[in-house]
Amino acid sequence: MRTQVGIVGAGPAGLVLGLLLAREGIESVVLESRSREYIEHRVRAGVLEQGTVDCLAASGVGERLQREGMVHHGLFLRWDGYSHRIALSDLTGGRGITLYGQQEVVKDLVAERVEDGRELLFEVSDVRVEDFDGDEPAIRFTDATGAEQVLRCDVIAGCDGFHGLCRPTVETALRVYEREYPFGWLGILAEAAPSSDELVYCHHERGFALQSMRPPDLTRLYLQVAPDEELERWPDERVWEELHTRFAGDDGFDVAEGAVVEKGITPMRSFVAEPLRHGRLFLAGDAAHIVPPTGAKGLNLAVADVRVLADGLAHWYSTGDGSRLDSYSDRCLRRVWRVQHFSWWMTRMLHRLPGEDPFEPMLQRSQLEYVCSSHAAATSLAENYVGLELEL
Ligand code: FAS
Ligand code: PHB
Repeated sequence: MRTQVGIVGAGPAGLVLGLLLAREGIESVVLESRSREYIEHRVRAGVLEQGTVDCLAASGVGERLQREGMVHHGLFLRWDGYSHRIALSDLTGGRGITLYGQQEVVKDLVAERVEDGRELLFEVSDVRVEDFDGDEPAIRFTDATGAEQVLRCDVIAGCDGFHGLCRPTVETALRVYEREYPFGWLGILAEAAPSSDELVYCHHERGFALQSMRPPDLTRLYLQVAPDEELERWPDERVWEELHTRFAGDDGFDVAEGAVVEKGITPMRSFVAEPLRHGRLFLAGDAAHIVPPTGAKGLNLAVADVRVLADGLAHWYSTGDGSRLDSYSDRCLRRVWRVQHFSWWMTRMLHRLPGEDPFEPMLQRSQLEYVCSSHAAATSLAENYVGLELEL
């Protein structure tokens, strides 16, 4: 097999990269270890930055997103029983966010790729990336029929997520920065209309809670739990009881219960592997970095990486000039570290650390008061949350 760009992983990074390359007339093959059914039903992120929405719309896969996605112009920070609105759009010259499940983005991207007849191989295994130090890199793998395959290409994009194989292949050449948090998120998807039509990030002495949603009338809820928490210890009744406790307040706000259709626990970490380029192998998305989901950045950062990579590849193929590929890693890392800091900042402001002293929650309350009462502080949160337009 031969193509121009071999893409490992059909998550947001791999699929958006394949789409952007196709718009430039550049061929690619996407290799995915899971089935189409699995990746189209994997419940993950939900918040799309304006830049992500604009990129998908401009590339021809924004029709359902723009029809079904819910545009939000604000969010709430809640503590001590009251919610305080951050007017995201007023503070950022009209920019907002769109609520649209990551699995819906994946469905739209897979449908477009399949309808366009571009190669997307599911259920591959034993994937190995080779010879990316030369100019004839190759991806060896076993296809869904069990046949050994070799995909020769000009460039390999490692879009295979945090648990993929591309980053480990170059781990001796990496600088790794990592921070594990002493908590995780238990998330549920419930068949109940959200009690607030904008997101509610809640600080509570028992731990963080978040009310989000999925179009048209599903509630997405999260609870801070212990890092080694087991799902079996959280029957629906206990989840609802804890959510009511954390969201309770004098303003009467409460979450509405409904059938729980999805439940899972996500560990929390900050992680960056540098550099993102290794010869003809380019890491992008979760394969290179992970942020705690408090800033709603993971998916958006993955898309930002591949917009830079697609731009560099298009320039290289059309002019032979590889300078934008040479600067790929530095250009991405500038945004990656800005987003790392914001995600860490949101996480530290809202979560309770096990064994913390009484001083910590007093600092957090003061910070929340300041962010909600100072135009400058609220603007800083808003411009990071809707997505800074760093140059690509
Ligand atoms: P992905 O992990 O999405 O995609 C990588 C793909 O590569 C997967 O389809 C995988 O099956 C495939 N793959 C792996 N190894 C392979 C191999 N050897 N060969 C071929 N294919 C291989 N972000 C938010 O903003 N908000 C959230 O609430 C949120 N919740 C999350 C919950 C969970 C459980 C997880 C794991 C992540 C969550 N994230 C969230 C972050 C998430 O949205 C990621 O940032 C986003 O999926 C990144 O996209 P990709 O880089 O494409 O990686
Ligand atoms: C979600 O809706 O899944 C979501 C929203 C905001 C976050 C994280 C997840 O910060």
